[in-house]
Amino acid sequence: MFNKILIANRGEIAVRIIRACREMGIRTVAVHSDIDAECLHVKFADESVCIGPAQSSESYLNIANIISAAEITGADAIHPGYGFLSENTYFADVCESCNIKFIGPHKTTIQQMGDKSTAKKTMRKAGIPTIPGTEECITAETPKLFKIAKKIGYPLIVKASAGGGGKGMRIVPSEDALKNAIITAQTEAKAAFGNGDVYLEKYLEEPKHIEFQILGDIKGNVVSYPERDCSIQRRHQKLIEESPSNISPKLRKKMGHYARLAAKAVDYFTAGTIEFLVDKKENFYFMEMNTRIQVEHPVTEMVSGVDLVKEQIRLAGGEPLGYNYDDVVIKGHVIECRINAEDSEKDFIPSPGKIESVIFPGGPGVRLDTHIYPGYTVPSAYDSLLAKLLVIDTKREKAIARMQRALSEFEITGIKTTIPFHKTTLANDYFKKGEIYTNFIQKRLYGEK
Ligand code: MV4
Repeated sequence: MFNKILIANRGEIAVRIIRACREMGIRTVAVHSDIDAECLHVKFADESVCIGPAQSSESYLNIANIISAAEITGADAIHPGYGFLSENTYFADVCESCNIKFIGPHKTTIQQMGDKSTAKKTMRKAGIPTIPGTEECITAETPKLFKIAKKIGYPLIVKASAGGGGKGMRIVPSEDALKNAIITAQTEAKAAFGNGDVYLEKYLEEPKHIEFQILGDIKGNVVSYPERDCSIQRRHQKLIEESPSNISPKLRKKMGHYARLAAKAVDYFTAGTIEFLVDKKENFYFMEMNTRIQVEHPVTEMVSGVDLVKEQIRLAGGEPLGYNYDDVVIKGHVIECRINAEDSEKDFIPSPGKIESVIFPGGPGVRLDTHIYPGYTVPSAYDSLLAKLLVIDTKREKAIARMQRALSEFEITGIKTTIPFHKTTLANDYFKKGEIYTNFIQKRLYGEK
């Protein structure tokens, strides 16, 4: 097992990883930018190293400085968390060449799954249902383009191969919009990712975003956990996640099988997530594979009673899983609300600044993963996530009531947050009925057609 792990991240996920390490008796190294010197992850770690100025490219994305911090502290592994370098193949490669264990999947898996068109091809070959579309990337000049598009059927969606998370996507309602949509998506993708490759898919109307947590060990064993419904998103940023979803037990079993098959197809190692889109007829299709621990991992920890970060670390250390899919349980209904430093009553504009006071929620069935404290200054340099508030109860309606109670206790002064959004959403009749799709916010909260 590792002796010392450097956490190449900040905020609540860095605190989360340090907590797992401390319970495992593993020493921890925190890295921080100059403005993060007073952060909670620095306080909780055994050692800390300043790796540069506030700007992420000079600090949390600065591979040379992070590796140097690992070298001078003698860390034998690096945990990348999520975001930053967590899905950076080059970083995983540099760790390997410096004989520092990268806590994550094989670098080839990160590379393969990072290219959305390659990921889709890999999954289709493995027999996982994928969304009907073009096998290869296309351009506006592709021969027989209109025939190919007509065969898939409108509405279509143009997607960037280097994209993901909704970046570089264009919906095509009909043939006359096709060429422009391709050119626009290519231009956007080239600018955003340095790779303008795009492909076509049949556009699914009002799908659900259903994802399965997976774990894989060094021997190729794989387990999956009950699904998470992550459909409530704003501009492709998840805001509320829950488990289980309202799919049928039969579909849960079938999709879990395909999630494990997808993991096996790439010999998945440590923790990952298989994302599916599910249409109104309960047809499901592979969307993406995320090769990192995700923000919403506590949803699965609470619903199944597993510590995913400890599992990720011990699997990365070469230990076998020691259990299988049949041992996984559903202990209740879990809901997570992401509390961001954004003013949800003013179009979610960022609201960085000093937290004057905070009253944290608590009580039975409540979990709060956070790095904030009274007097903490929320920087504008990084993502806006302040805390993840989770509840578990025996039934969904009880979990909703518990979440409403916990939200009513959660008081942060000095900055604005998304707490009002969560209170409104959990009181919404369509939400209560479970009528949740990826366009929920536009259609059910803001009343767009
Ligand atoms: C789709 C889709 C409908 N049809 N693909 C958005 C992010 C990226 N993961 C893929 N996404 C979508 N792909 C087809 N063929 C709808 C979305 C989508 C979405 C998916 C999951 C969660 C939220 C979403 C919000 C808007 C669009």
